[in-house]
Amino acid sequence: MSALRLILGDQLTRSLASLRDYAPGDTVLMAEVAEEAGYAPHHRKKIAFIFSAMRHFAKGLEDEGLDVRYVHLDAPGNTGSLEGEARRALLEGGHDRLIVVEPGEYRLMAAMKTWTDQLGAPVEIRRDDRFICTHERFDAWAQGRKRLTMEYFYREMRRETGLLMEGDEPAGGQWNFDSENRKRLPEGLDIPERLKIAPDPVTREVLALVEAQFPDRFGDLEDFWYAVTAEDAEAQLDWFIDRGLENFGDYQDAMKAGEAFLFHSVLSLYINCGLLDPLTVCRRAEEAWIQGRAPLNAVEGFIRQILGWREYVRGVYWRFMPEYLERNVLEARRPLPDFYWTGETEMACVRDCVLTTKRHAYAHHIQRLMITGNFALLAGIDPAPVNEWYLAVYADAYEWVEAPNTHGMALFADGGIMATKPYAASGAYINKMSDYCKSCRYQVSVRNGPKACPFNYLYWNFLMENEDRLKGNQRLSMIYKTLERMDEDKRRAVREDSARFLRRIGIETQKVSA
Ligand code: FAD
Ligand code: DLZ
Ligand code: SF4
Repeated sequence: MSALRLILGDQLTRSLASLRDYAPGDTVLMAEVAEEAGYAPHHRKKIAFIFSAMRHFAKGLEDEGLDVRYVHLDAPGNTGSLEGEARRALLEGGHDRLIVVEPGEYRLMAAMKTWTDQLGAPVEIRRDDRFICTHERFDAWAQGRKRLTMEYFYREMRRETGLLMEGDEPAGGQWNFDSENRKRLPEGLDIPERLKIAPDPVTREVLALVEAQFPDRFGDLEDFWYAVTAEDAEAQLDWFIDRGLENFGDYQDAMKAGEAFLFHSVLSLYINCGLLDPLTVCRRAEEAWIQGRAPLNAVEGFIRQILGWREYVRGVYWRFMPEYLERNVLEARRPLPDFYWTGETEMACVRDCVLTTKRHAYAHHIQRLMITGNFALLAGIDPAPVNEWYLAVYADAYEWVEAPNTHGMALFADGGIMATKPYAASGAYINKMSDYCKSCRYQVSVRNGPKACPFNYLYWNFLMENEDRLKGNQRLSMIYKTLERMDEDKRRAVREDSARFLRRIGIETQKVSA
């Protein structure tokens, strides 16, 4: 009686449920496979990060004396799929069962449920208890609610974990400090230099492998400095607590050309693949506040993202999949413009975000939501290629977290499960929160004509194209009243500018299903 224990690339946690009862005779299987590297056109830095983190994790287990079967992507006989590798390992190792922790993505979970039949051996799928909120807990909260408002979920998580609580009351007398967290970056504010971890020989080998195997994929491999071990991820957390957290709240929504990270933590890639534990990260931030090293608006804002948003999106994903991704309530059908892959656009804001993404497999939340996401929303891009893009290009992207954020929050394709209204914004918002417009060939203050900022006319065009679908939304009533007052000449100018622009960037002008 011995077990094969399959560990996925985003399950790199020593205390993982499938490793806890490891016994002599068992084997841990980890495999780099073409299927996982190819189900989305993942950024090359994302693949390198995951493979290197997997290799380091496997080495750690071996050093502890566990029996590890690690299959390299280019190993002879690699079948290219997790199922194929599980089959091979079961046969060759003589194990009588497979143990795995539930995967983060629906497609893989659906496949794994067939594995007992496919592999001819019992497959035990264990709960992933690295999340703070269980599936049952989320469903109990969601059951019977008309709206799944993140804020109320978050308050329950605060009460249950005791994070930032003073008895039954929230620390500082307020649950939410968001209104303090929307400042522009002042001129001359020092942005701290990031902690950069030099690639070791294992990472260098992986970088060479990815270069050779994925020569045409999106994404730079140069300047790889991400942590690939739990120890180094911990060092990145220390760096953030010491250098970033203090200003995290104030400038959470700010953007600056050429500055990818500002005061953001850049920890999502480690939390999502298991190198950092989300609750521990929250407790470290809370401790910094208790010690007077960071203000409450920053610490609350940071903890809200992890304890609130991160747990909430996972709950939404599993509650509504697979139908969730079939929804397209705004019936958006236009193709994804090429500049999402090339960065070749005259819109300075979009160009900066795409190039940042290409370089680092990272962009911060407001860049994802209010630049590339907002553009896709306003331009009526089909959610499927937009989801594929977000799933591919970020080092932290797995569908359970990517889909609610993209499909729901950025594109409003879910019809309002995630957001009460679309996060649509014109150039004025981008200009308020960034310095992008200063260096743009378009003029943010101009609304129509060849010099006008495309976000300006696309914003009104979006509202017009979706008038029937969105007019009844209470939170949009003011804006639709303004639209009602818009004269026909102005409406025509908006339509014509939008049509001309969409044609110029190579995507059809007519919203097919309008
Ligand atoms: P910080 O700004 O420092 O925030 C701290 C932590 O909070 C993050 O590390 C992350 O763990 C968590 N967090 C913050 N916002 C969210 C959120 N909305 N949902 C879930 N967790 C959150 N995040 C992913 O982890 N993977 C994705 O694939 C992903 N896709 C996104 C797509 C779109 C269109 C949008 C708008 C957001 C997406 N996010 C995604 C959420 C968020 O943008 C990233 O978590 C964040 O930018 C990661 O950078 P950071 O670690 O510096 O975050
Ligand atoms: C993202 C990813 C990539 C690129 N490659 C692998 C891999 O080769 N082997 C593996 O076990 N996991 C990989 N992953 C992570 C998986 O895609 C992830 O575990 C599932 O999407 C479930 O979240
Ligand atoms: Fe972006 Fe418009 Fe500003 Fe140019 S003018 S950077 S397109 S918001």
